[in-house]
Amino acid sequence: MKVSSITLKVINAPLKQPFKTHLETVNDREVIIVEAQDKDGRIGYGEAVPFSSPWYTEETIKTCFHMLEDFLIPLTLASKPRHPGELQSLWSGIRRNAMAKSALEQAIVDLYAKQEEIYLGRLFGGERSEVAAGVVIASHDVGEAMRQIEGFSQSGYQRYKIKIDPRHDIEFLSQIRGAYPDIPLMADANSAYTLDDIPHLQQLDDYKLMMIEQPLGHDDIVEHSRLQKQLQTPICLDESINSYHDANSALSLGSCGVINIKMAKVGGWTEAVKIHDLCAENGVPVWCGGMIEFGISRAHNIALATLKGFTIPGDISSSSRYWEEDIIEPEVVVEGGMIQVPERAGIGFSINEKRLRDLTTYSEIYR
Ligand code: OSB
Ligand code: MG
Repeated sequence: MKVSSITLKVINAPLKQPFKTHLETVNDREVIIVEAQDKDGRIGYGEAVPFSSPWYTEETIKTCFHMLEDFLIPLTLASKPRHPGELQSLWSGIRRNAMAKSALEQAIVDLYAKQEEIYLGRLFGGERSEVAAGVVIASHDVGEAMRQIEGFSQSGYQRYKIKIDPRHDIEFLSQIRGAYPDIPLMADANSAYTLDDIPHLQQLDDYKLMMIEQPLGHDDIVEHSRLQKQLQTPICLDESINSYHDANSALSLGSCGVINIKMAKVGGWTEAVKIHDLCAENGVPVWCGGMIEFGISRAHNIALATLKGFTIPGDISSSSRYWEEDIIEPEVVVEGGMIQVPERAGIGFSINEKRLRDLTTYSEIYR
């Protein structure tokens, strides 16, 4: 394959409504779009999805831009990779910075799939022709949360994830369960609890939750294995899983029953597929996590979710969940709880060039 230039575009747009967790309230979303172009004018797209501040991962938009501009892009353009599979070893001297690597790998993988005229999901062995949609409710007001569930249920979402913390959990979940006794419901704590909360967390076993995501420390694996032994509800790890190595540790210690794979957080397609394969071999179900992202990242996630082990609906919702207008065409649509997988080459979606231009605050091209 040939990559002749790489472009970075910082874009910014307001969310339709604030996204509230106990750690942060997100009102505006900034990401970096990565475009890898070949000499025939084909373009592969990636999306770097850290936040503007380091509340969820240590990376930020600025650190990501720095890593891409000063290390990853120069190394990649100088080495002329023949296949995207060479990138991880090419970058092995650069520690961590997973979101920067993921976005550049996404762009080059998309370009490669377009050159080979194959849909990305198929390139990695995915077989699904539609993927199940799930949605996240991130509000501290239970009335607002229930209004959102009511609205999203019109599209038939197959899984509802509620953000919880010690001040918004038992009462919150009991009201939601009271109103919706049968919806597939899970809770994401984003590390809001400690092992001292075991008796409190055991009360959550009463609400028929599919799983509880990341109850303990963002970098913990050992304490989750102790907690899991005392909870009936399966634990799902998110923040703790940043690599194949982390996933292997978690499975070995019995720290969780489910893994949330976020391609961006583990460094891209190659690592995400390795974690998927490990979980499949061990009979551990996985689902595809979201990052409040724009359509390019969503398109990569849809393609990833076509792989066999993704048996639980992920954080994959419609473009209209967060955006007045997305940067892809057609936008992601959820109907009857499903998203149709596009069969066109690469990420399968086109770019809404006008929208992308309107949202761009800074851009730079590298050759
Ligand atoms: O913990 O899963 C999380 C969004 C940003 C940061 C962390 C998380 C989330 C989500 C996914 O919950 C939301 C989405 O993309 O729909
Ligand atoms: Mg999470």
